Amino acid sequence: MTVFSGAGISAESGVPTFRDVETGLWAEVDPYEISSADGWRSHPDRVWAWYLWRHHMMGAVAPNNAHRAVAAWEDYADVHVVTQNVDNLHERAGSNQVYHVHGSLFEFHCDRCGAAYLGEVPAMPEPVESVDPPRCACGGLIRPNVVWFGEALPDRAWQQSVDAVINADVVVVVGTSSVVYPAAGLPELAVASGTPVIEVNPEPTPLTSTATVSLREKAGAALPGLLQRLPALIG
Ligand code: BJW
Ligand code: ZN
Repeated sequence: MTVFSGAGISAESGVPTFRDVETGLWAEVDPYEISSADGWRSHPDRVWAWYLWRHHMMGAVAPNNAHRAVAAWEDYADVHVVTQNVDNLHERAGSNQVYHVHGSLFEFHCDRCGAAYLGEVPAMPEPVESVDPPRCACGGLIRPNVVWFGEALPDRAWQQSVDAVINADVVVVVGTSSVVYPAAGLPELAVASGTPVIEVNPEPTPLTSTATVSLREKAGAALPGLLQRLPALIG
């Protein structure tokens, strides 16, 4: 079983999604400035401040029933989790095979020499506009280990994700708007090879029309009972 998750799975933990009009993280900021390689080059202080705040927030929340349900499926199936999320809530819920296609907000590295940064980062309970990032010994800036617009996805996580989708008997797509590529192409791979795809999202998405089943439900409500419903949903 392969689960493909997006920001919506963490919404019920209190992590805002990206594109929800009212509460989305980008309701206040321009995504292409704050979450792009160009944005980092022009305003590293603004980008660093935003990620410090999100780092703090993600460390302060807990996995919800949806993350816990996915972890519990390991008692019954070989479960692979492909996540676009940079939080660590799947791992904290107990999932053992998690592939982060957009990186992790709990790792940092130098933007010049690539060295891992093992220092502390400051707590940032409230968002602020600007904080200068630390510098590496080489003079480069320390950045979060996440994938911004215009950057390639990490090779290993991407290959593991493609394998997980190609080899799955069923793919569960939960809490993603399915608009950011190449990640959004993963469920399309499953559809193209005839693998059943179950979408869980309170709102329709571009995947909805091709998914085998699309459940208009929140992740925390749908996932705990999903294994039992599988025979009725996909036969
Ligand atoms: C609930 C719920 C509840 C709410 N229960 N559900 C065509 C092909 C390939 C690429 C492109 C293309 N066209 C354009 C591109 C480029 C670009 C792209 O896709 N742009 C589109 C926006 C048009 N892609 C890239 O730039 C990627 N890189 C790339 O293509 O590289 C090429 C290259 C190759 C070689 C060398 C160099 C370059 C990189 C994409 C990186 C995305 N990064 C971000 C930020 C990560 C760090 C961070 O977290 O800050 O990833 S952007 C943001 O979007 C984040 C997310 O992972 C990603 C997806 O968002 P997600 O998870 O779907 O969240 P939302 O908010 O959109 O949706 C939430 C959903 O949950 C909603 O549907 C709700 O209804 C639902 N929901 N409550 C269940 N309780
Ligand atoms: Zn360096």
